[in-house]
Parts: sequence; C-alpha cells; structure tokens
Amino acid sequence: MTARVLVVDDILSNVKLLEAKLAAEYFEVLTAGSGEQALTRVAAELPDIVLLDVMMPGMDGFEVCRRIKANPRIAHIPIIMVTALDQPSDRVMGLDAGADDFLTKPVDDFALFARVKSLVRLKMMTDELRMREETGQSMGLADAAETMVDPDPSGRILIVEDRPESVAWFRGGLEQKNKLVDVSTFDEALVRARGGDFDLIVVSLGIRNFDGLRLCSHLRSLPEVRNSPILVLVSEGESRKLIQALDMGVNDYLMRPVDRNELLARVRTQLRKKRYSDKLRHNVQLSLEMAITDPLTGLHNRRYMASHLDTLMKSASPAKPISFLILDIDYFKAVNDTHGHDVGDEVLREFANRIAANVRGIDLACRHGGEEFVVVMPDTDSGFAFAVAERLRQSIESTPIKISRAPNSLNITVSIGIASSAGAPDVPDQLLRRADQALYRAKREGRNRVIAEAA
Ligand code: GH3
Ligand code: MG
Ligand code: MG
Repeated sequence: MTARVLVVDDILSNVKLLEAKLAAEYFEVLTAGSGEQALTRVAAELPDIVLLDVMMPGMDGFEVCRRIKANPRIAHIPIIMVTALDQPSDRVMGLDAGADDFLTKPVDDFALFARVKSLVRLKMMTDELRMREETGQSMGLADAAETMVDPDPSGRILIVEDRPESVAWFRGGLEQKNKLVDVSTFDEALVRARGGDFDLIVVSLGIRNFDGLRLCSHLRSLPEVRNSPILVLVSEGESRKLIQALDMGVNDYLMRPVDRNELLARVRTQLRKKRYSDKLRHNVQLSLEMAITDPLTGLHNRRYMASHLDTLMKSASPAKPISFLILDIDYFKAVNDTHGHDVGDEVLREFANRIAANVRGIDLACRHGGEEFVVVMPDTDSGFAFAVAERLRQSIESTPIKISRAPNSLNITVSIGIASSAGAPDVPDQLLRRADQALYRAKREGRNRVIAEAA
C-alpha cells in the first residue's frame, strides 16, 4: 500500500528521520516545520494521514489537531500524534482534540508502519463512500452527511472478555451511556455479533478460552459485522499481536492497564466514526434509490425500466412470455387546464397508486413520462395481461380520484395498449412500439378501453 503522509515537527532532524523511514517503505512524504505550515499543507494537499508533533513553538500539535477536525473538508484525515509525553492524560487530551492514535518518541518502526497502514486502509474505505456520496449530491440526490453528527454519541457495544472483574470494570465505565452485552466464548461472540447490529465490538486478546485474534479475523470476514468497528485490548508485551490485529482490519486498541478516560475517549471516537459512515452509507443508498425513482409518483423511472428490460428480455421464451402495458390518461391536458398543474400532479400520484395496487410484486410499474405509464409483466401471456389491464381500467373509471380542493374528486379514464413477446427476436424497443400502436388504436376508437396488439 502506498499513501501520502504529512510529517509535522519543528525539529528538522526529527522530520528527516521519519521521512527516511517512511520513504524506505515507499510512502510519499510531505513535511511541515510548524503548526501553521501544517494547516496550510493539509488543506492544500489533502494527505492520507498526518504524523503530528505535539510540542512546537507557536501553535502546538493539539491545536493543529483541533483545527483540522473542525474543518469538514479535512476532518476525515487521520492524525497520529508523535510525542515525547507518555502520560494517559496527554493521550486523552490528544484523543479529545480528535487524534486517532499516538506514537511515543523514539518511534518504533513496527508500531509506526502498522498504525499508519491501518489508519490509511480504514480511511480509504470511508473515502470510497465519501466519493459516492459526493456524486449523489452533485446529481442533486441527497444532502451531505455531517462529519461530526453528534460529538458524543451512545451505542450498542459487545464486550468479548472472560475475566469477570474486567467485564465489571468496562460496565462501570461505559454502561451509563451505552447498551452493553458481554460474552466469554467464541461461539457466543459470533452469534451475538452476527445478530446484534453492534456499534462497537471490544475483544480482549488476552482471553483464555480461545484465540482472540482468530475471533477478530472471523468477525472481519462476516458481512453482517463488516460495518461494526472492533477495538482490541492488549497487554504490554503483546505488540506482535497488536500489529497482526491492525493488519487484519481491527479499528483501534487499548493497552492494559486501561486508563478509564482513554477508554471513554477511544470508544467515543469509534462510535463517532461509525455514525458518520452509517450516514454516508445511508445517503449513498438514498441516492441510488432516487436515481431510479420518479420523484412525483415514487414508481420506477424510465431509465431504470430501460436497463431492467434488457435483462428481462433475455429470459423471455415461448414458455415464459413477457407482456407490456402502456397506460395513458384520457384528456389529461384538460385536468391541468381546468384545475391547475398542482391538481394534475395529485391525479398523477393517485393514478400511480392505483397501478401499484393492481399489479403483482414481480411486475415492474414505471412512469414513462408525462401522463404515460408502463407496466412490464414477466411470465405473463397476452390473455392474462388483458385481464389485468381491464381490471385497472375499470378501477380508474369506477372510483373518482380524490383531490385536495373543489370539486374534491375527479372522474378520469385511461386507455391501455398491450404487446406481448415470446422472446427472441423481439427487442424491448420494438415491443414498446407495438404496445404504443395498440394504445393509439385505443385512443382512436374512443378512449377508456384496452386494446391488445393483433396476434
Ligand atoms: P389524450 O386523451 O389523447 O391522451 O389527451 P391528453 O390531454 O391526455 O394528452 P396530451 O398529450 O395532449 O397532454 C398531456 C398533458 O400532460 C400535457 C402536459 O402538460 C401534461 N403533463 C405532463 N407531465 C405532467 C406533470 O408532471 N404534471 C402535470 N400536472 N401535468 C403533466
Ligand atoms: Mg517539537
Ligand atoms: Mg393522455
């Protein structure tokens, strides 16, 4: 993996040392010699990660970190504080400022590469989502997700640990704000994680019943758990395990003995990130739905129908014919002219509801444009399609459409054309054209009727 790393330190020899280590591992290295310069470079060059010295004259590392995290354009860039300080309180201050992790000077190479790689990999997954969300936004489909929706969210947390005193300690720290479930066996952990929709899973790597790393790797491979962050507990002297854990995609870790404030800070960070990526994922999903949906009626749009038809037609055969209905409201222009465009829209919405209520789940109903609708019916011959169309026509004719202003309801009628295909050599366009010709006949012969193409 390669990534662009910004190294920030006021002492040139520190910068040179980290630069050399990272360059040897084929990272692209950018540098800054002060807090101010760091902010400028982050904004201008959008690195994948920042290694940030804490003690600098002028603006110190904590302040740089806070400012990066307060700017929505760059807040997603992970930050590792590199510090000579090694008190839990310093770490908590950094985590509170928004840092993702800490490295103590002199920097251990293994720890450095493991954490940089892990954080960059996690960022790339979020970047992919961010890009898709941005595309959705630029198409006017959904609003942007806020980077920091809730600075201190609560969530559902699964604790995998077999020491009762340790479980009790976690409960003491986290239970007030979060919903906790604890388990102590491998199978129980899997079952719970699969069904639990957890916002965070905490795994003790020192667990005695089974191999905690194996559990982490298992959890990472389960689709139901993919979006839940994992935080591992490690003891001093287990740095190899920690590096393996980070390599397999674990999101964060805590070193025993665990400092309570550090626990709260790391849990908070993970829950916050989870909320943010959930929101991104939700927006992407929404954009996808909106891209294939007609906003006025909620039916599928023409674009979706066209692409779906290509797939559908391939499965058509004499044994599995496909039928098409084209429906066009009669004298709809008069509705607009008499009652206004808004009422016209209400009629279209209600008309779409009637269609949806009268077709089967496997039928595809879409708004083809204006006051014209298409229903594609797989595995349906012309006779059955005719019966459905006739039922729809009657339902429209017999029940007036409610509107929100006087005269409160309108009588409308519909004309429907039908074409059916037993597969090759028909292509979707021809079938649509034939249904359209049948519709034209229905209009010409007096409207409010169903006409199927001549067999
Ligand atoms: P016919 O019986 O021959 O189908 O006559 P018609 O008046 O229904 O057909 P025509 O094609 O002349 O008019 C269709 C009208 O539908 C014209 C257009 O303004 C209106 N229309 C198209 N899209 C919308 C829409 O989204 N909302 C509203 N309110 N009207 C629409
Ligand atoms: Mg310094
Ligand atoms: Mg019409």
